[in-house]
Amino acid sequence: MPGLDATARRAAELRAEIERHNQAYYVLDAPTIPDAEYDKLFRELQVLEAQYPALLVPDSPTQRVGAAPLKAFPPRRHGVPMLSLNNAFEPAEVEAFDQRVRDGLETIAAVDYAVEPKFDGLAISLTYENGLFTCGATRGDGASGEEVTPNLRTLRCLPLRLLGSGWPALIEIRGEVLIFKQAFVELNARQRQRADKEFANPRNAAAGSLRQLDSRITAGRPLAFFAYGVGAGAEALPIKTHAELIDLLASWGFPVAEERRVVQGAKGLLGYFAEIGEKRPSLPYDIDGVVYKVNKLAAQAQLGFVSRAPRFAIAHKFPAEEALTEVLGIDVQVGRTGAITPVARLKPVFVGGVTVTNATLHNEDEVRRKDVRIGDTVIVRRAGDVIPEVDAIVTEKRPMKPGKDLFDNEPVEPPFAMPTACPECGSAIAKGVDEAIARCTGGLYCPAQRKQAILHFAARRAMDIEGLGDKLVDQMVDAGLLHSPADLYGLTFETLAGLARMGEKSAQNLLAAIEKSKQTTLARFIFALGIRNVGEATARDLARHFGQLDALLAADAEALQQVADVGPIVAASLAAFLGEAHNREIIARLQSAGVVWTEEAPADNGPQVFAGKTLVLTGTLLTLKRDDAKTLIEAAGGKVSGSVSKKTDYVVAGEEAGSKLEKAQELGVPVIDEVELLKLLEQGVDA
Ligand code: 5U1
Repeated sequence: MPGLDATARRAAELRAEIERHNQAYYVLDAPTIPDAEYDKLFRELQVLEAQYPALLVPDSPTQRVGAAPLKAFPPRRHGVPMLSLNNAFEPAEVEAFDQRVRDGLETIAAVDYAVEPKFDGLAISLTYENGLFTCGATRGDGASGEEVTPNLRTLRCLPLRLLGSGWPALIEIRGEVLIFKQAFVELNARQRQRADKEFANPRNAAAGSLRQLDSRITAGRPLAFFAYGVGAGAEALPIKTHAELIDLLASWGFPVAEERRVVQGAKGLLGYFAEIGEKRPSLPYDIDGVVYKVNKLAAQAQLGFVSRAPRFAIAHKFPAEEALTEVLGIDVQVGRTGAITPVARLKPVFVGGVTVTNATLHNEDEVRRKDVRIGDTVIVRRAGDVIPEVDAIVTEKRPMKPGKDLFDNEPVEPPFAMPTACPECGSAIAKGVDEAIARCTGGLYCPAQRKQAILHFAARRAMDIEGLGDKLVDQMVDAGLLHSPADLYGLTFETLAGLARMGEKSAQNLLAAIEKSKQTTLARFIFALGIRNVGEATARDLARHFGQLDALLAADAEALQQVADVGPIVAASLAAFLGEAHNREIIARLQSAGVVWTEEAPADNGPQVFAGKTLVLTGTLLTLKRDDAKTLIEAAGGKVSGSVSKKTDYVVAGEEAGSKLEKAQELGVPVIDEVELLKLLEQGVDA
């Protein structure tokens, strides 16, 4: 009988050996032992751990088989937000991206780009503390996602402990979870055999598998992973380029794309796009484009971000997939803010990996321009997860009245006519001046708008009321229980429990979720109101700028435009919303129902010395980083622009200022240096 020390040593040996085989099989695609041998080692470890539970460690390969089911996924805030990428479809857009990069870096030389496939999966973030996998989460809204650690632990291609050494104490690894094409075919065959529902495409299968509350189900799904970046902990890495980063991630045991490369300039980018486009059918996984990133990390930092996307990277997407089908009808849908969208009801057709039964026709002008009519054969396009759209009609196939043809023109169906009254509430449909979009004028009186406004209010990124789904909202609005989001806070147990298909437990849970939502943040509250053109980022900017709701409610259009990124359109939407007495009444009712937030300290705007002024930063400043200079200027009411024009009020020039300085001198725009900038900011001189 071996002693405990010897048993512990054997367990450690087994763990190391099994993980080595996992790496070889799942990451390097080079199996080192037969399956039966692997199973034997695995079982031996399982037996040891069962006999001596003290030997069980979180990074044991036996922990990859799944654990007891969860009740829900806890939210997880990312240490560094997970960004999204701007898209390019045309070569000209890629050239424009390269030009913007060179302008931003003030260089005319060809820029080095790290290029890689754009995996068609789900972005996730993995946290490793002292080399040990401790947490994994979905992207969510970029700031926080859902924690799916037990599920991610089941992926044998993910190291539970990082290989090598030299990793920071805490690091977030970013990448994509996906299912390979062949594994997808096999998975669907298994689903078919068991009479379970088949998945529409590998992406849906990956998403469905990762969001299982029972990780034992996830463990049986063939999920793969590719790493492509890092979040928190990036600053501690001894590297200078993105290419070095990917090599480092590979050395820690992460799968990375073999097809990655470094290319020069726009020509190199377009060459890579063509090359991967040709390879696409033979790649073992689905991709929906390629990603280009400025290779030098210092240059990435210099370029920075716009809203939630980096300026230093872009996704170049493959063209949409297309299919032919027939228009069975044209309906109109009413959106949350009343927008009326004509939608073609289609004979079901398989395109871009899913069966499409509806396609957007965008707006009345588009339907007219394309002249889509019932009975037409149309080309339907679908790109990635974008809503399918009707691209064009096949004119020769249009049904004509008997004896008529395309030359002696008399189609069976008349042209589409936009209804004049909302199909949901009967209110007039009207178009704003210069607007292509027709809107139902019913506001919250319209049940379609009301339902969507309530759903938006309750959404995870807004007030986060769990359990309030669309069926329930439909039911409550139709029953006359909800006229506005404020009515949610008046719901009682008796009312909810009296609804069809609502159990007592669900009613209690919903009431608890509604109660919990009362503690929120000002940014979430503003976003939840569903004001046109006010998305999450703008809501955050408004909350930060005004600090208190009363200050926002009192702001006029001019004051609103002092907020970073709020222009005349957003300001007009806000003013229109706040100008409606019933919207203010809903806000007041929400507050008296107990909705509260910790007031944000209003941005200490100091004297607004740069109010209404536009500044351009160029060259390397003496002490300030560019982002910090931008923050200071914006806090003082100014805007920072990337290019010099006659409208520029100041150019702040540092060392090695290039073409922007020349342009300023040419146009007679005042040029100041960092010392003068700081003096203006400090003294609050009326700049
Ligand atoms: N391959 C790849 N996909 N992807 C997605 N790289 C990559 N990088 C991303 C995203 C959102 O973001 C970084 C540029 C921050």
